[in-house]
Amino acid sequence: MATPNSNDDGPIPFQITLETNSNLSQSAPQKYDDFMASLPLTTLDHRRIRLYQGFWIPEDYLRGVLTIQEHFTSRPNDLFVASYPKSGTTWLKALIFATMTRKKYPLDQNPLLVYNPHQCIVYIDKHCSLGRSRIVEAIPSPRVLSTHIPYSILPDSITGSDCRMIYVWRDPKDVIVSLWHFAQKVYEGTPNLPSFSESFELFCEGKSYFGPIWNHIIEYWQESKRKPEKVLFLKYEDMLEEPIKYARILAKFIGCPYSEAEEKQGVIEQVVGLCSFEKLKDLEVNKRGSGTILDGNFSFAAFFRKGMVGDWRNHMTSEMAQRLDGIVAEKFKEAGLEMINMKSETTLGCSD
Ligand code: PAP
Repeated sequence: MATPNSNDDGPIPFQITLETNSNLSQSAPQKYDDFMASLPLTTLDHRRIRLYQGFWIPEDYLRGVLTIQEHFTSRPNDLFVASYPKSGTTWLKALIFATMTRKKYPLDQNPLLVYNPHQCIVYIDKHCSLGRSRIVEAIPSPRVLSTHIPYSILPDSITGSDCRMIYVWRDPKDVIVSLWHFAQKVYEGTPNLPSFSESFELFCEGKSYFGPIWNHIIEYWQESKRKPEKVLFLKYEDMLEEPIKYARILAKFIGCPYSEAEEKQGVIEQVVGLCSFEKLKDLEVNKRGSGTILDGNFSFAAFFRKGMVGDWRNHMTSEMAQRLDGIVAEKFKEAGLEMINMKSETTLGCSD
């Protein structure tokens, strides 16, 4: 099997796109710069973020978002993994990849053992922002692609097509904690990084990457209600509580359900085990491997911190928690959703 970050050891397994695919690079599209400069601007972790169609998009990603809106062509059998950042994407990618490839590779030789899940399923936002749309185009069908782009900003080519999407959301209180730690790690050494309370304040104002988070969640939820066959809407906390149940739901949705024989052989448990936080975190690639984000390199270890529910209790006062819960609950209610219990599957329900 090929080793991570190398293109020389043989064929790259199914779907995997390594950073070294530079022969497929294009120059980053600069033509949107004047338009981008006209949009409202603020900064977060020293990154410039711009307000575009109601969402705060990191400036370096916005170029990709605009490229996707203008040029992205979906294929009917594309599958999208969509999420607000730090909501469980790495885990969901691993589960989808392991589920789809379980017949191609024995589970004890699955590429996930040597590749980070983000190498197995790539972000179109990132590649298109870097001018590498051709990398996405070169992935053979059926493609599995991921995005943090809000639903209303996706091009018609995706929303109006038959391709399916799986969206994962998470308690926003744990999301801001995870985001803040990620920034601390990735921008380590950068002077004057915001304190947790400063980041929290901006998050509550909706000023966060691809925020406001509540609108991000609401839009995908609404679409999953309108078209349940198109959008599968999952919650990180529910998945952690019942991973087998959700792995089964996932497999069915993506068209590769577990057979009776597989159920009996415990294949589903093995898939869940392979993708578990403990297993992935301890793999060499995820301990010592690295990848790129738009403004530099970072260690894959940054994707694996605690992987638990409720770490917000270690970072915010109960007043802060109530304030964020209140904002989210109000926005959900305005949208016709009601937040009943952050931990339960029944968290969202129509208010009427
Ligand atoms: P991304 O948006 O940058 O892709 P994403 O994977 O969505 O990040 O979120 C990272 C969170 O998922 C981390 O949460 P924490 O900071 O609260 O710990 C990370 O630990 C958690 N995570 C990563 N892999 C798994 C997994 N296999 N199971 C459960 N949680 C996981």
